[in-house]
Amino acid sequence: MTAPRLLWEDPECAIERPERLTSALGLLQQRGLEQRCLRVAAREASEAELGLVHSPEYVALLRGTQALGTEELRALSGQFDAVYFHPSTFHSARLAAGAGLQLVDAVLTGAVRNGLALVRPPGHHSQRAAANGFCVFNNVAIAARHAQQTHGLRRILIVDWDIHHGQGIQYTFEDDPSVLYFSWHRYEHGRFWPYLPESDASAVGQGPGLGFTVNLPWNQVGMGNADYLAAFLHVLLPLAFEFDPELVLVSAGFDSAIGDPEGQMQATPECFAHLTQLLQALAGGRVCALLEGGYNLESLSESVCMTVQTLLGDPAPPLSGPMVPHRSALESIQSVRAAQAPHWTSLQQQDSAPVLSPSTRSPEERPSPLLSEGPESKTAAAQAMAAAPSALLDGLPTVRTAVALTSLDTAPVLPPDIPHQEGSALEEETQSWVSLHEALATDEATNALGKLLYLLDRILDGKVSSGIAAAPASAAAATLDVAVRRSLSRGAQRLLCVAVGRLDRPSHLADDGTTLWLSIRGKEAAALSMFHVSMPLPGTAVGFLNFLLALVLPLAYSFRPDLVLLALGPDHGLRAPQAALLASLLRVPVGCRVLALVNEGSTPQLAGILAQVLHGEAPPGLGPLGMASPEDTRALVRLRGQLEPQWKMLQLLPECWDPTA
Ligand code: X5A
Ligand code: ZN
Repeated sequence: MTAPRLLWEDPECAIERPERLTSALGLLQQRGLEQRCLRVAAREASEAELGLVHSPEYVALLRGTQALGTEELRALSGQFDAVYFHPSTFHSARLAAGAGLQLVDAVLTGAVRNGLALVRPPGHHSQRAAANGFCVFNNVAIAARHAQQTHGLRRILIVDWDIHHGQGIQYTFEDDPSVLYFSWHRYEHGRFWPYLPESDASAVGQGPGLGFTVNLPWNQVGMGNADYLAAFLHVLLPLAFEFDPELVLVSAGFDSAIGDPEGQMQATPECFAHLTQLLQALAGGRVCALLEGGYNLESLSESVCMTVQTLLGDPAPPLSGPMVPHRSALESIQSVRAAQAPHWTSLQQQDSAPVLSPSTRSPEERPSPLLSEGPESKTAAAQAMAAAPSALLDGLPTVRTAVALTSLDTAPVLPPDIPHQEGSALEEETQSWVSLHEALATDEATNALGKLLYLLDRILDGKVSSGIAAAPASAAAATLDVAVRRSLSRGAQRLLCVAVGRLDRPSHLADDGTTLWLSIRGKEAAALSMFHVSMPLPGTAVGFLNFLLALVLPLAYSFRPDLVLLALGPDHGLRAPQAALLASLLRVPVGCRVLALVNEGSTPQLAGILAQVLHGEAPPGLGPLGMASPEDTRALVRLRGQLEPQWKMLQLLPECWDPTA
């Protein structure tokens, strides 16, 4: 696949060159990533397999190119838009399609969990009987049809994060509800290649496929990490979880990354780690990425490494730059949400509730003084968001997940190279916190606390990535309190505490931006300050999902915590799949540094499933999504209205926003 190259002068096509593959593979090897992968050999796709998407005449035309001379190749190339042929093109394009098939087979037979196919030529622009935009055979579309026909899959999600619109994929599946196609692309109101009106958000599919084509056009260049994540949180993921795919195919073009001459965007390579890890929460983690574009060799190679590293289970590195989406991005996101809302329940109610402007808010809904944009909150917010990445973020922990769930007097389960420290051997500062709590005055409670603090310390010193510990229900709040104090005194700069069930926020917590406290319990939805948010547990699966994607993750991305404490206290009310999804999504923004605290009495299923997702397994599906209850939706809309002035990743434009006004 490194053989095809441009044999004549053509500035438009010159960027699609063999070095794209050699430099990406080179960096994968240099970083030791390729060595951690199973290498699956490519094979040529058969003509029958190419026929899943392309016409026999087109395949025959391509077969004929092998024998053509340069001038004939050049003349034939001129019949298509932004295409060049080389005598090796037919062979390489069959290998590219076949590599995708090999990858899908490896994943769907269980030989591997996921994978990336490094291929040339790319595929997403090519059509039934046309090469287009450097693409010859539509590798991803062929892989999707193959997964349906050979493996019997009924729902496939295609995520096209290349910066060009994969119109070839769109045309292939536009009337097919079994394939959900999502593409974002540089559009500039139709003034960017391939200049198609059907690349706009208003193209949503046809006939039975209505709502299964999702286009997010970027109308300005310079979109960055915050814009891409906002697109995932507010458009792709709600639809994807509702769709509940059995396989995720990624048209993984990296011309959407910073430095690319085609895309002119600003997203850093680390962003692709986050996008990949978010997708791994779908389809049981069955993610197959196929290379499409990407023309800045450095940015391409770094982004490929980020993607592979994440597929291998490594934590996503922190994102640089302000987590504030551009106005133009919010307009694009709103236009897709509006176009898709008729077809997806997860988009329906949220936007329809009126977004209250400050002047129309009732007195009891008025934000507290800290929430108004006074100098005080600005300082806190500015500090919280501008703080330098902490020392916690360096290096990879040797242990991915540690478990301390064993009964009284047994040691936490840790590999032998990490010495066990007795729970009672707490030093003075911690002892003094413990003495504040009567609930900790039993052997059982101190023992449990000792194990929890032991795990916490290993996470804080970077030896362990994530952990799960238990405490007696009667001591849950006290245990969490000591854990918070210890995290802060041991150097956590920003701590995100997600407390589900009966767990009071410790009264000593300062509103200084070091701790963001999110309570999920009770009836009241209220932002008592920008760092103290309270929310009832949504009663339905779709309500819970909306709450995760529209509130919890945007808060987490805006806050940039270096550690998450996830505490499931007494009466938390979470079902195991919900707890699993919460934990697996919370891992993404925080570089997998999640310490989960459960009740000693909680079911083995819950602890087991949490340990699995903390370790990187995909969460189970939530089951069919119905409609969110009006109360849940009202609570969410109200909280978002209160918090979005401070936490910009929450921002959405109101539904009544009119793109033509
Ligand atoms: C796969 C891909 C881009 C074609 C651009 C033509 N194609 N101007 O990124
Ligand atoms: Zn592209």
